[in-house]
Amino acid sequence: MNDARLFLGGLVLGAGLVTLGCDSGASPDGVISVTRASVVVPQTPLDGTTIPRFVDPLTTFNGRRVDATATVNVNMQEFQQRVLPASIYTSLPAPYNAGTFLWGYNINNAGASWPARTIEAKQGTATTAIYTNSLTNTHLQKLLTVDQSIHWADPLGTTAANNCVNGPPLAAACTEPYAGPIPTVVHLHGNEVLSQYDGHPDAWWTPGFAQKGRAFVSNTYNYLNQQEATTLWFHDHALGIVRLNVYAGLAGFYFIRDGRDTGLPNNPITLPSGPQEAELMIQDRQFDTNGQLYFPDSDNAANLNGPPSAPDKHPFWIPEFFGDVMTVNGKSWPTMEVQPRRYRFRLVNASNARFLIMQMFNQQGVDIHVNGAPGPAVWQIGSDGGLFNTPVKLDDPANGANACAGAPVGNNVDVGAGAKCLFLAPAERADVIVDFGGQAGKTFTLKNFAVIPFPSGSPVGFGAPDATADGLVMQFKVDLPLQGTDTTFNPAGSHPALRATPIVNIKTIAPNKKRQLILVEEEGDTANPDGPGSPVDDGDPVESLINNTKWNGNREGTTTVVPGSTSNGRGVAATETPQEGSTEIWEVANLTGDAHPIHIHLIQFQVISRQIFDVDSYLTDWMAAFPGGTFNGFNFPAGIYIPGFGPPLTYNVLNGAGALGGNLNYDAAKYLQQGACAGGACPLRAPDAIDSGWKDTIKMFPGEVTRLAVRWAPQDIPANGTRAGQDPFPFDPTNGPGYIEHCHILDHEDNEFMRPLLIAK
Ligand SMILES: [Cu+2]
Repeated sequence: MNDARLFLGGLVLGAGLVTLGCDSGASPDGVISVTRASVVVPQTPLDGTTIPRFVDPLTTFNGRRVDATATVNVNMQEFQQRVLPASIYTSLPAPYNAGTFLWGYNINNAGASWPARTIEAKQGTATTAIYTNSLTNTHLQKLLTVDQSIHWADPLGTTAANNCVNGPPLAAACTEPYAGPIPTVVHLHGNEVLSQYDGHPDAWWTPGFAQKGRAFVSNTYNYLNQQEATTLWFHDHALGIVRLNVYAGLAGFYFIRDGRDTGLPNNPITLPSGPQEAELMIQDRQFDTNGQLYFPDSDNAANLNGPPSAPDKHPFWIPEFFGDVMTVNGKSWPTMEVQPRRYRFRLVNASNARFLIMQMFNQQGVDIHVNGAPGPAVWQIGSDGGLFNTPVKLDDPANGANACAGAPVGNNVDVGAGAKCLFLAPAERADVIVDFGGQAGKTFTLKNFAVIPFPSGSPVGFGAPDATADGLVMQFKVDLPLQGTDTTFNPAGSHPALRATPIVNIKTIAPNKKRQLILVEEEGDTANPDGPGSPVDDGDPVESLINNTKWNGNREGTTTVVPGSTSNGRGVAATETPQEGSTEIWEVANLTGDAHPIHIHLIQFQVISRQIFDVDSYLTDWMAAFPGGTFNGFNFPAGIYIPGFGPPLTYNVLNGAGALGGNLNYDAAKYLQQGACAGGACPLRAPDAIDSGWKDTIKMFPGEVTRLAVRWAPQDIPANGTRAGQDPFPFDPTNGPGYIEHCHILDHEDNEFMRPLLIAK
């Protein structure tokens, strides 16, 4: 977070004053100077190193999944669950001794849990889901401080009435922790769905429908389930509080099954099934000494994540949450007992901000690939949107010792270390086969190597010794006797095809449009606003933006939309307005210092290439293209970056590369050659094998252009099967409140790193 290469921190020192140009300097210093554990209820963090590990069994869902061929009733409610080992709770007073207070989905009245029971849908059979928000009078609300200074659901209108999003200075009401009714809305991530059932961030509602967001249509959703069999997941998506609602437990898996991937023992692909197919939802968390969730919201010295980074503008928001306790399926560091045979794991990284680069190690945390007998082989067979054409071997000893531990590197260098490992940014999924055959009696640990933040941070943990510093996530004990023989899908041998037909290649379709978009981070400046030498704001994140444009589409501090925008009539204006049935190339340059998992709703897309990009040179020219003007009371001379202005040029005027987006052409001679490839354009890197299938969320590394083929059509339509202006969906994607694209670091998407996406006729 304090990497000197972060966007405005290092690069734009000359223009540093403008990085918080919206900040008049009038805000009082020390707005949050009191030490709070949590703002409402004092909390003392529990040191994660004191929590015993590998005590509890992994929670599994086999035999408890919810059949979605009938209507599913999903009730959001508070409940308690023993996330930590029982020994932590038994010494606590009531009510904490019953477990950690959480918010969860209670499906068909079978009881709330974190994660929710997995919903299992059948391709071609629609699912009706009826969602109810019953989050009233909760314990947890007092521990999850809503920051009313960011664009958020705002059921009581406090943020709107006090213009909190355009501070500082902030009216007193903007700095109060919110205590009103809790808004929620459910998004089924990766789903091809009519927008009114997509869980639009403004489609939230509060208990009893007392308040509803502008995009609300109904709490009864209709999922058609016509896309490929895959691992989807559902989670809360209410504007500006996703990081808190998901942190509280509002997440679960949603499988789509088809005639091949049936989930049954006789499935034609012969994939492991029954007890040998298990969901793994991986999330980091922090707890207090009462065994309750701890989410940093203050300058408490015990905050692992440090104090809020821009407290005069956002009193409680922190740029990324990282916890010191790893959880899998709602249990801290669980253990799974397995037979010496193949297992299929369906993984999602449901963390707020933590990336995962994982590898199987032996019990002592030693690389099993170089010490003694090899450990279980690991293959990835699918990603976000479906199965691969062929399995991809991970952790291959041929990649060398500690292949996954090789330090991933930041700007302008290939972040290749993770490419051959189990590498998941927040919201990405992996479908994986692990072969425990021949490993009877052994114990293995799944270990994570991804630095925090990724990839600019340093150790896996927080620097000081903490419970995540060794990277351990969970343990597998091969101590169950082998029952029968393992005749399941063996990626190492001959096996049935994963897919009936290869993945439709949309990368070679002649695109109807190209967009060149940028990811940019706005940071506090070094001279303002808390006075010279302030330790609070210097170089710290204020917010990050897609194409320098805020969620509502208005220029910073104004009601002027970015020119070229289309309104949805419900308070937001989109610049990304692709035609239904069309195919577009999105070239996204990440000018920030960290990787961001960018998620596009409605469709599955494909990665065309990655290419190293000269951020410094581009930024110099890009910033010089800003026209100047007065925003939020601050006068920007021409040629100075204006945060939240939108792109410097006109969005809908094609640039020299024939691209929409209002940005300077990614001129190959100027910006695409440097360092190791000086004198010639840096090579286009084909996507790594793990990114070569259908994706709905993709890591965009710093200092790179990520190119995507985005077709506004269902994934199985043949390459020549649709054209611009033709609706290829079994519903009208131009109808309803529309879709969105955003960073899936939850702390980022909550603070403006999200844009509306409206499909056009
Ligand atoms: Cu992000």
